[in-house]
Amino acid sequence: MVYVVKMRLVLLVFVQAAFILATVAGATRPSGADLRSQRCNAQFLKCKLPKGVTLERVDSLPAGSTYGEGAANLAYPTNPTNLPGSCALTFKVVSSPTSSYRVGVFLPDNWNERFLAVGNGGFGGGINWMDMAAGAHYGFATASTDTGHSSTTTDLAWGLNAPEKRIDWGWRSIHGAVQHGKAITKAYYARPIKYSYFSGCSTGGRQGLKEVQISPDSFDGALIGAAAWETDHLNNYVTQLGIFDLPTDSPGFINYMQFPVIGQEVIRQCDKADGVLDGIVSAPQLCNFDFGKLRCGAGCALSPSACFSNTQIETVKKIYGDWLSRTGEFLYTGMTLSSEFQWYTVLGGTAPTPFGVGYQRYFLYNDPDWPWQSFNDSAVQFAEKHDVSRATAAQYDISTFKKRGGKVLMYHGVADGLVPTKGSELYYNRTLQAMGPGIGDFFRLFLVPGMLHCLGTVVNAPWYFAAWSQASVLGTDAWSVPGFKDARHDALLALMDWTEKGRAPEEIVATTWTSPYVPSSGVLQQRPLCPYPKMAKWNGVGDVKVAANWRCK
Ligand SMILES: *[C@@H]1O[C@H](CO)[C@@H](O)[C@H](O)[C@H]1NC(C)=O
Ligand SMILES: *[C@@H]1O[C@H](CO)[C@@H](O)[C@H](O)[C@H]1NC(C)=O
Ligand SMILES: [Ca+2]
Repeated sequence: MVYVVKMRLVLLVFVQAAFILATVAGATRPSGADLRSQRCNAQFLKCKLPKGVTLERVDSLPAGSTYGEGAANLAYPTNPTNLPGSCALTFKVVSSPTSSYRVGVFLPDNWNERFLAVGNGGFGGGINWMDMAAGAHYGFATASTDTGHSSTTTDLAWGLNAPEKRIDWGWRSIHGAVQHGKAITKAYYARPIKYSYFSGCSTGGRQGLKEVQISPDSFDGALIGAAAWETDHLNNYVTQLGIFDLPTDSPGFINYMQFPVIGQEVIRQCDKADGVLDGIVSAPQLCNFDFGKLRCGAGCALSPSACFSNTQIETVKKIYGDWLSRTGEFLYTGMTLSSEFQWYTVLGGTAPTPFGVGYQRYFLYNDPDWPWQSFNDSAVQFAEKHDVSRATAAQYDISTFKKRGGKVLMYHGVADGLVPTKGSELYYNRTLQAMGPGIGDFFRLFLVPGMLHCLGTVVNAPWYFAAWSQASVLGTDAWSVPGFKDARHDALLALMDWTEKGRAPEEIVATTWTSPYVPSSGVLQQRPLCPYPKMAKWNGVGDVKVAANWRCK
């Protein structure tokens, strides 16, 4: 009797082992490179794509490959290198009789059973292979869209009389990239997707918020940086911002080369407001900035080009101030103290930034000759009424997403001189207003002192936490945080821990290196980023360069 039971057990174990072996060998469900050799081809993939979606290209990439479209991709001309073994494909989606968009997908051999969509920058049209590659290194099936056109990030001319293309840019292409990208991922691996994520900054931040708002099922977690979320206000604001300083022959004009002078004075006055004299302005809201110190004759060491007239100082005040309509209505927030080193991207030239003027010419007024000199604040109302791109992501109540267990991890550089940092605070405040206290359960904003727009620093601030496009600055095959590939230092891993294990990020440790973009130069300092409105406070005794000596308060 005992013998028979034992025999049965042995048999059962044997059958199970044989089944597992067969599975591993690829008889029922191939994996890794076997999967690629069987399924990474046009014949298989074509029959898995829905109607209206055309396969353009498919490539089986052995580990170590370089891939992309090179210079033909105007928005992302640099190809990622040293890829993990993957299937790479591109498909095209017809979105209207006058528009279509393309989607690129990486399907890595060592799949982590998760999906990641990555965002775009500015008005650029191109598949973001570089950020997809960083995602593929984690094991994500990754997708990105060209947003429906081919252009550099500052070029909006493609939008002229092309409302359908603007809608593709506004939301339709990223939505389709997620829907179709997920479908092809499931078909390729013949398995469900456990969790889906998003990572994007700037326009990408807007894309992610918009998708969360209109399609709560798309993502389980979204990493949202420096979101340019209020297109109809922000893209008019940046034109107004340029005009505060213009024209170049007005007495209030400040040339972009003089902005660092203001930046240095801000550091001199505001650095210590956060309690640590380290060249990093971490608490601009606590700094009572004395504009008088910028005035010529006020400081003894200032040369004539390094000081400002009263009229110029009025210009500076407008740059930090809220933008109000003629009737006093709030339209958008101004720049934050410590953002001056990046003002040159939107200020101080001979005309306002293309992000603004291009928007008025090609999105609003359909007039390539529209003169920026005729700008006034009626543009905001006009945009609210007529901007058919529907890009603005201003639906603050995202209860459906929350109920599904969705998580939003937002961040914004405090030294961002392109998309105002206070815009993210505004978004946070309005979400709080719409959803009530307790949003911290699923929605957190991390401000990053000393970080410029999306990435980088000029004041040696810890700026790196593996957010969108940050790895691309370190190298064409970089991903996660070199030397610290864990949820404490990597915001994407932190978001996964929060989403999948319920471990909410109380802090994320940011890193910078002796040479800020060269990890091999050695870690210079690390410091926690804190969920807003908390701030990192030094314990008063330990080395300020070590994260453990700081607490979020
Ligand atoms: C404001 O701009 C609009 C559009 O260019 C123009 O039609 C209108 O006349 C302007 N209004 C004022 C008061 O300048
Ligand atoms: C957000 O709300 C806080 C607290 O009420 C306030 O101090 C801050 O100025 C607000 N920020 C913006 C940009 O509205
Ligand atoms: Ca400081």
